[in-house]
Amino acid sequence: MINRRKFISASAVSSLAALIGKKAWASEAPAIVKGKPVVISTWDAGLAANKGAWEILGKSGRALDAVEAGVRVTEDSLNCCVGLGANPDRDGFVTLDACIMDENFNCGSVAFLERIKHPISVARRVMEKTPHVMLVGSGAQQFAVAEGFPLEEQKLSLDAQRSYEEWLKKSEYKPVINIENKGNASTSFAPAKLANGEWNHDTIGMVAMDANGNLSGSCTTSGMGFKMRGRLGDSPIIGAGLYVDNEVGACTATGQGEDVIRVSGSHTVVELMRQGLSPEAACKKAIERIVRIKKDKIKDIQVAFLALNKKGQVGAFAIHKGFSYAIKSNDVEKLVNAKSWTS
Ligand code: SD4
Repeated sequence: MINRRKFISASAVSSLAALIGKKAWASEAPAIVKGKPVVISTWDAGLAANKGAWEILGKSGRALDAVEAGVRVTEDSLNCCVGLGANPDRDGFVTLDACIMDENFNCGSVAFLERIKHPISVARRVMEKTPHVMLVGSGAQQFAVAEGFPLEEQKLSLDAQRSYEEWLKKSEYKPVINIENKGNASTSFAPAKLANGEWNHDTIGMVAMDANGNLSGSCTTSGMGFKMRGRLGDSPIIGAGLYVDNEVGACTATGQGEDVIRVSGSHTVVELMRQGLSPEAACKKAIERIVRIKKDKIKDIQVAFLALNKKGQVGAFAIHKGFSYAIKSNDVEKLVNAKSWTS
């Protein structure tokens, strides 16, 4: 289920790693993929999501279809932090944000959407069936229902209910996000431990290039757990949580959405790639911009960018260690630990 991530010290990392049976963190160079198609997505849940995307990419399907299908896998999983199984806002309601963008600058987005299982598919309908880019709240829900999406029961998953009850004990509002909060009760965010003992995250961003060399991207989230009602992060905002320029590349973001929005994060990364930077160098430069802005507050903020350029090169960079991304192509299928500004 859900999550909140906490920047943890090296010793905490190793004891935690022992606890959850994972090896200690070590960042890696970007994976080199040979040829198209390729799909990349954020966090561990990306492995399963990429498989969903590959069902389409592997059959020479369109990147747009692949990025929708891929993140639907994550939205479907009640065991995960994305979608209706996720942590609620501080009033106890799960509210979802998502956006999608294709190779022709077409884009669609929904935000503050309740009781709909697949916000990413509603975002695609906004893109394809309305003259608009973004629908929010009850209007987005009304549109979804009119489009035939079922209105699901308003009920927290068991894990979310447990986390929410835990959070309610203090009801402390400290909007720190995307920090590996492995059970640290000093922050407002409940740890996101899956039933199988894994930690998980509340957003998935995915970008893909299909066999024709076209790029598309998607991003879907439950946002910050126990957030103020109505709070939106970067994930549904084109240019912040996601951006695609088919001539150059595509980027998605995860982490503290407010700070991604501040620098138009994903758009910035794509523009830096346009200037000739590799995906990793572009992600790093955008991260450095956030670091410069936030100065000494940076220890409490995690942001990561994940990008793919038109040549099929992949790269990522985070503020703090702990960010992993999943990659799948004809010759590679793995999880990569991204490099970070702090070591
Ligand atoms: C947000 N960027 O709502 C999202 C949260 C996130 O992993 O990425 N969490 O700000």
